Amino acid sequence: MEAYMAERIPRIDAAIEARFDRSAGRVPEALRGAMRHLLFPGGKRLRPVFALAAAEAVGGRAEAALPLAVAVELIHTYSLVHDDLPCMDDDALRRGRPTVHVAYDEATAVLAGDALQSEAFSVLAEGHAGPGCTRAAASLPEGTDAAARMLFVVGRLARASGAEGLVGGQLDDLAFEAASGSEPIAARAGTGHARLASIHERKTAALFQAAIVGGAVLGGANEDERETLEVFARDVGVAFQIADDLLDADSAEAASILRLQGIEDARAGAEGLVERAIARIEGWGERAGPLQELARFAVRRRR
Ligand code: GRG
Repeated sequence: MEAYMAERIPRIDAAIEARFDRSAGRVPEALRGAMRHLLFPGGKRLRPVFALAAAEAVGGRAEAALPLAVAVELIHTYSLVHDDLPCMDDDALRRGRPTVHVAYDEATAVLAGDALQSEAFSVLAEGHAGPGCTRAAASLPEGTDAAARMLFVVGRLARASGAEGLVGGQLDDLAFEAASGSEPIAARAGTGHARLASIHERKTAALFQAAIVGGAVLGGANEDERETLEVFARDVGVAFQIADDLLDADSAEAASILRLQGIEDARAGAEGLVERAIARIEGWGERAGPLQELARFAVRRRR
């Protein structure tokens, strides 16, 4: 899996870099710097690699999913910039570096997040994110099928990142965190699991779904494959969030999942979700191998 990621991440980085190159002189320098701050150096680039692997899993070319890979990483980065803000988690450090509102200021961080979000949809609308891309506007994609697929992907990403997905999940998570300190444990355990699952599905898994389902659609997936990957990606995304909570288990903010169950139960739950997801695409052959391995990596990672 390391070799697979090491080969693909530079392609994703080059495509993101190409977007910034072309905006030089047209975007205020402070805004450009704030938008780049968490992108370079970046994180694990898990969602964009998932998008490429999904395209390959259905027999397509990884390149077909490159615009989506860039778009998903831009949305992910915007969500981190806003998640760190004083009105949200109020974090001063991310990946060992100052967060954007600390390195710049709060207003610039809010605007950088907004701009990253718009940029993501601009990348998709142009349908092209490769190095050397200098077009200010897209020419029409070839054939209605390509256009229809891209339109589906745009809609899927918009839904995942909007009120039904990331944003609504984040709002409910803030309410869940605020309430869980005051509720008795028995009450929490009764309704807590369902509430938390719904939060994980929207706050985290929705973006994995957009990356994986969208990547596969751009790679030429048929309707059966798309439906299978909707469930695969939801389960992997939820498992990823549980694993993330477990990595945070020792931090000052006790992880949400651990308010409802013990570490071992939570870990077993995440592993079970991923193994079930992997089994769903067992018959897809060798080309789906990287997608399956990435799913395992998502829950076994150390950071
Ligand atoms: C509109 C104000 C406003 C907010 C947008 C902030 C927000 C909505 C949503 C936040 C959602 C969020 C931060 C979910 C956490 C998901 C998560 C576990 C992120 C960490 O992902 P990794 O480990 O990060 O892939 P790296 O560092 O590798 O990029």
